Amino acid sequence: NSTLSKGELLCELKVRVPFGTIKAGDGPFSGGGWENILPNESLAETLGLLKTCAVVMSSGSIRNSTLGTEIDSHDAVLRFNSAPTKGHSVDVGNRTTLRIINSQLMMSKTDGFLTDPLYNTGVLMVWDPAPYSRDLYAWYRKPDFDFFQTYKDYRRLHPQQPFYILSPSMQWDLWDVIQENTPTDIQPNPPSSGMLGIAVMMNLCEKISVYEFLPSHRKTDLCHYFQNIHNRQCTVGHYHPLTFEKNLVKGLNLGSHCDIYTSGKVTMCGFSQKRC
Ligand code: NCC
Repeated sequence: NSTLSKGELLCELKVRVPFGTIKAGDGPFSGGGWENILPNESLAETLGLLKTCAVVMSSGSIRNSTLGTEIDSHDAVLRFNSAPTKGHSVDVGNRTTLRIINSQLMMSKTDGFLTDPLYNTGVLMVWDPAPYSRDLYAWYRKPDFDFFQTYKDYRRLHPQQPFYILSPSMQWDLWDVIQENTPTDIQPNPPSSGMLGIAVMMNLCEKISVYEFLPSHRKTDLCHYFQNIHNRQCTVGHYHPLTFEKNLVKGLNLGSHCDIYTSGKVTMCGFSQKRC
C-alpha cells in the first residue's frame, strides 16, 4: 500500500518482475520432443535492439483515432490475441512485430489458430492463466488451458516463426507488485495480456508508448475496435485486475495528461534506461 515515485515503481518492476520464457530443458520441458520445438534464441536476440516500442491495446476507444502512422513509426509494435490490422490500419497501424495471446484463445479456436494467417506475422508468445504458483511441474500437469500439444502442432506447421511460452512466474511476480501498490485486496487472478505485454516490452525496449490502456476522450463501452460488442468490463476489468493495472501504469507515465486525453497514450522508460 505504498505511494512509490515513478522511479521507485520502475525499479520495483525491474528488480522484481524478471522476464522469462520457457526454454528446452526447463523442468518438465525436457524430452518429449521439447528440445526441437522450443526456440533456441531468446526473444531479445530474435528482436534485436529496440529503441522505441508501441503497445497497442485492443480497446474500442482506439477506433477513429487515426493513430496508425504514429504507431507504425516505432521500432516494434506489440498486439494482442486476435486483434487485426486489416481494415483498421488507419487507427491501429499495419505492422505486428510481436503478438501476445492467451492460451484460451489458442484452445477455443484450435483449427482457426493453426490455419488463420492473422497469427503468421511477427513473433508469437503465449501465456496461460494458471493458478498462483511458480511450480513448473504442477503447471505442466494442469495448465488452465492445455495448449501444449497445439503449441507443438503450430511449431511444426510454422517452424520459421519464433513462438515463445511466457514463464508463469512472471505473471505472478507482476501480480505481487500490482497488489502491493493497491490499497485493497485484489483477487489472485493473473494480470491481463495487455499488462503482461507492457512488462515484457519494458524488458526489451528503451522507450515504450502504450495506446488506449488509459482511455482517451474516445472512452467507450465498445469492447474491441474490431467488433461491435459493448461491455464496460472490457475496460475496467472483471476477471483481470485491470483497474489496478491501469493505476500502476498511470504511476509510470512520463508523458502528459494531454497525451492520454487526446491519444490514449502513456509513455514510459524501459528497464535498460534506469539504474536501480
Ligand atoms: O480483450 P483482450 O484481453 O484480447 O484485449 C487485449 C488487452 O487490451 C486491453 N484492453 C482491451 C479492451 C478494452 N476495452 N480495454 C483494454 O484495456 C487489456 O489490457 C487486454 O488484456 C486478455 O487479456 O487476454 C483478454 O482476452 C480476451 C479473450 O480471451 C481474447 O480476446 C481472445 O478472444 C478476454 N475475453 C474473454 O475471455 C471474453 C479478456 O477478458 C482479456
